[in-house]
Amino acid sequence: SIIKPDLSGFENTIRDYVRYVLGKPMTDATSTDLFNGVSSAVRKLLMDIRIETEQRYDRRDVKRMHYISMEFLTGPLLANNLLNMGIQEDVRAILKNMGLDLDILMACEPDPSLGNGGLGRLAACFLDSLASLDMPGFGYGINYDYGLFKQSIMGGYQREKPDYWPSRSSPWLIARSGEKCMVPVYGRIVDTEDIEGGYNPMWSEWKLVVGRPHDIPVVGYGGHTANRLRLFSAWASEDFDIQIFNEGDYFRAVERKISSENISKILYPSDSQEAGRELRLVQEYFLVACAVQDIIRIYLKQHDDFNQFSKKVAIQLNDTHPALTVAELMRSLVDVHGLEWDNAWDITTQTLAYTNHTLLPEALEKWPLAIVEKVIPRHLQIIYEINRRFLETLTVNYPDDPQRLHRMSIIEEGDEKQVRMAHLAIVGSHSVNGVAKIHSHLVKTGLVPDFYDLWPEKFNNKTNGVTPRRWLLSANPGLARLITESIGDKWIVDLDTLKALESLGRDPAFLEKFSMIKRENKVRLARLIKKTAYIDVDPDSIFDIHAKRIHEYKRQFLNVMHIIHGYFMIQEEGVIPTAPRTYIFSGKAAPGYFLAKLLIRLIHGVADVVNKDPLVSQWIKVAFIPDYKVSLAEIIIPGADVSEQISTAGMEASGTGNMKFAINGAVTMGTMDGANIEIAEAVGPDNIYIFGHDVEEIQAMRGAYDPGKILAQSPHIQRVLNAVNSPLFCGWENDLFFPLFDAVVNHGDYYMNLADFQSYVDAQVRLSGDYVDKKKWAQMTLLNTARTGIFSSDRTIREYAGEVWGLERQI
Ligand code: 26V
Repeated sequence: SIIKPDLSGFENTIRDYVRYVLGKPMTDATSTDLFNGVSSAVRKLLMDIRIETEQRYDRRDVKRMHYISMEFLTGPLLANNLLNMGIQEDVRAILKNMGLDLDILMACEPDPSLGNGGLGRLAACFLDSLASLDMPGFGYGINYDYGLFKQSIMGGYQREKPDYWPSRSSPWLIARSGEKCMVPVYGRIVDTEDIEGGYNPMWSEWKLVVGRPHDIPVVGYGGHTANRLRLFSAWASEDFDIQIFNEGDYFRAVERKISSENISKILYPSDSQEAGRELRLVQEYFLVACAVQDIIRIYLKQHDDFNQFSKKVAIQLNDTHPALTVAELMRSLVDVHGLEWDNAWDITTQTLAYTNHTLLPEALEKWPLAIVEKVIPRHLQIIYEINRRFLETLTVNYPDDPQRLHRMSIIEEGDEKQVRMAHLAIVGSHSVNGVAKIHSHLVKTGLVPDFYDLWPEKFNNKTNGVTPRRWLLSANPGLARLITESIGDKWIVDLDTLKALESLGRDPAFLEKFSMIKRENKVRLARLIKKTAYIDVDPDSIFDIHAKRIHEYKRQFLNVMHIIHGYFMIQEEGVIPTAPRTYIFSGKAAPGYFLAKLLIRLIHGVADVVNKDPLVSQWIKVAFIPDYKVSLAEIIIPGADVSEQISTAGMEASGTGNMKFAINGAVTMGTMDGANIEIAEAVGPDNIYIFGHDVEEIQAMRGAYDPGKILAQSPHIQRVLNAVNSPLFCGWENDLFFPLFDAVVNHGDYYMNLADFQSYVDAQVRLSGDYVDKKKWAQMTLLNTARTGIFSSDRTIREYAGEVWGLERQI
């Protein structure tokens, strides 16, 4: 049941905000002013729920779960907050009465893009599910001033611009200066003999950075529970600066202040590699130190020793980025709170759990000892001690196996010694999970088999999920309405009930309505394409969408090869496809990722040629929507007929976009990778297009794989790759795409585009044939919606709560 808040003062709160906070008469208020006014009226309602929720938790002394993540990709919050509180229509009416349009105001809200992609968006879906399930689950992150860069396209090239978001003034952020966290950083280790206890017994000359909390309330569906996402901004400590001020070096003091405040300045725009940068390590440590201090402070409000700690606190590490939590919790328990090492270690491991989100070697974090020692010398000592004890137990378990000890050590030996963050996280946690069945299997057998051998019971799977509130109820209001009219609204909190739609597939009238809604969503998407990519597309063509970060392993290149192939089939062989298709791409490339950026340029080069060709453009259109982000995904995904999920098998840990597309009735074109495998299982083989080599086949091929051989035997592939390497798509820039050609033809085609090309083309031909059978297609898409209820993040969170966190509903 939904508890609707009282809206009697709502209009006045908006008017008061404009008049007394902004100091303007209503008649001067801009749409953004009014968005802020409405949001602050909504925030008032949120605070009532938040305060009640916190009192309920305190009264019951509940166990709390803290999700520590460097990224939270929440997307705009107004629409979601209104829907979750059940007042969107009431507020729409109130505003209409004031002469205002809710949709126009909602469009003024910026996306807080405090994340790169899947990992950060998953964290946001989890917070929505936790609150909707009335569970005490909280987020800890960084309040970056600049989120992920804004992408624009110039001459087919990606341009990056800073994305300043109102990190100090967003209506959703509540600054909590009273709950500052003090973070010591840098400095050195001194002899401990004559130092007794104190805040940091052997770590001296550290400088202090202050973490200022900013809270975003997270209200669950139904309005019963509001948890919070706590984001820290870094501030220079005034105490410390005063010392330098006294020394008279004003400019040095100001410089230091600026350098401390850099810590929360900007999100690292890479979703793999880079690292190695000291500032990134400082960011990771800053987050962890603030979170641990805050968690302990909250715990100690109701307890006066640590005996109950792991019964009252669970901490989930979102990848290894917060893995320093292991060392920081130990430091706090031992150095600050005076616990014995063994006791502290039991508490630490019983509290922490770690999720792995990638197998890509370039994304596995390792930090050079030299940097760790410089930034957090005490933590390095603690890590050494953890490792010493760990290796000692290993010698007992594996007495004659020094090689194994080498492989498992938290410290990697070599020219430059490094801390292996995944090993630190695994040793310091009681649970290690992957994010889809196949991925969890590969974590155990491929990534860290030695750890699996030692601690098989630690390892488990939690297949990802997505919140149906944002990704269906809010993003696809037409479909949401039809579903509720047909089977009731239980699906919003129990997505498995979508199963009841299956039988409606035999009702032609229902199928017709279902298809009409997809058509309307495609019209809405076509408008977006016109507005952002300046291309006219036909809503009656197949909307075939590849939206995600641009990465070699995600194989946007394979998609482009297929488009070029289609172009030549029409152009040179007169083979017309069964149905016209619009290929839609959207996604950002890391600023330093040369091949990914070149691929964006290639997509635009191909789009130019194809879209201008009078014959081909009747059958194929190509569009790139710039600046992929949550708010655009909410328009793009509901408008899809086909969802491209074509990573090289074994490389996409799970994917979550794949789930959003399927729930919204798109049919997946995918490899047997990540959660695609579970989607195939759920929808059945007739309602998905699976192609390409599976993981076993890919692994068997490695080493012996010769793309040259495939190339030699396939005139079609030759034609496509020669075109990539020809002036055709280059405009006036000669040899522009040679590096993409080169990677595939001369450098081993690591991602095996050629190995999967023919089977991809065949599957696409089958798909085109099926699309023209309107009834068959409608049934397929309906079954995708009806059978993908298990991909609700509510299911994922229930699994974590029961099997990892020991977290209970607090209704
Ligand atoms: C790595 C790095 C390396 C240093 C610079 C900054 C940075 C930022 C993020 C990452 C982590 C990449 C891992 C990741 O995003 N994994 C994705 O997680 C999704 C949620 O589990 C999953 O669906 C995707 O398949 C997986 O690629």
